[in-house]
Amino acid sequence: MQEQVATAVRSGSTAFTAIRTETRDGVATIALARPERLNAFTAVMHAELRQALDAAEADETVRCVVLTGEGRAFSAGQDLTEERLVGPDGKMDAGARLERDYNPLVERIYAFPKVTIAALNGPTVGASANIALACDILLAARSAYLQEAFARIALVPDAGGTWSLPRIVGAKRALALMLTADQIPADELQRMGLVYKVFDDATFRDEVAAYARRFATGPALAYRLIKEAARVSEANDLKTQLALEANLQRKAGASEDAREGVTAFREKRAPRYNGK
Ligand code: T3D
Repeated sequence: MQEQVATAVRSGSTAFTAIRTETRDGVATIALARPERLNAFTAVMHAELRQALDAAEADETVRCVVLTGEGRAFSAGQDLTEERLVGPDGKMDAGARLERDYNPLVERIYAFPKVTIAALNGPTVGASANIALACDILLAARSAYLQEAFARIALVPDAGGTWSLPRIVGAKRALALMLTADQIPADELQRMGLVYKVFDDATFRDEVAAYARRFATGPALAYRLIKEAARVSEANDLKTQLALEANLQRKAGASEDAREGVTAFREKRAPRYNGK
C-alpha cells in the first residue's frame, strides 16, 4: 500500500500536503502523511481529509475507503504544537477545534455511505484512535497500539471516544481505558472487540489490500443498507428495528446485485456485483 501511495505522489495525482490519496480498483486509500510528526492532525490535514472524503464519496468507482498512516504511526492525534483556537472572549478555547474540525469529521466517517477501513499500521493515539473507531472495520498490524492518551495531558477524550468506547467494550472497561490512558497492544484490542483482525507487520499491507478488494467487489448497496441498519439500531427498540429491516430488505432485494447473488448461487459460480 505504501508503494501505491508513493506512486500516486510521483504521478502528481494529488496536490495534498498532509495526506496522500490513491484510487485504484474501487479502493480509495487515504494516508495521513506527516510521518515526522507521527501523522499528528493539523487544520490543513482536516481540510484535506474533508476534500478526499468528498472525492471518494462522489467517485462512483470507489466502493471502499481505507484510512491509514504513512511511516511508523497511524497518527498521534492532534498536533500539540499547533496553536489552540481563540474563543469569542479572546481566551484559548480547546473545544473550538473539536466543533470546527473533529466533530464534523467523526460524523462524516460514521455516516459514510461506503465501507470504511481503518488500517492501524502503528501507534493510534488520542483523537486519531476515536477517528479510527468511527470507521466500519479496524484492522491492525501486530505492532500497533491504541491509546486514549488524553488524560496524560489533562484533557478529556474527544472525537466521539466517550460515546463509541462504552458501546464497544462496555462501560467499565471504557472508563479504565480513558482514565489510565494505557497503550493497548493490537492483540488485546482484538480481544476487546475494538479491532476486527490483527496481522503480522510483514503481511499487514497485503492483508488490508485484500480486505479492501473484497469490499470493492462486493454488493455496495447492501453494504450501505447494512451500515444504515447498524447505525440507527443504537437508538431503536426491537419493533422499530424489525420494521426498518423489512424496509431495507425490500430495497436490497430489488437490487441488481441481489438478483445476481441468487443467480450466481444457483449457477454455482462467484457473483459479479456491480454495486446497484
Ligand atoms: O488541544 C486541542 O486542540 C484539544 C484536542 C485534543 C485531541 C487529541 O488528540 S489530544 C492527544 C494528543 N496526542 C498525544 O497526547 C500524543 C503525544 N505523543 C506521544 O505521546 C508520543 O509521541 C507517542 C506515544 C504517540 C509515540 O511515542 P514515540 O516515542 O514512539 O515517538 P516520539 O519520539 O514521542 O514522537 C516522534 C516525533 O513526533 C517527536 O518529534 P521529535 O522530537 O522527533 O521532533 C514528537 O514530538 C512528535 N509527535 C508525536 N506526537 C505528536 C508529535 N508532535 C506534535 N503533536 C503530537 N501529537
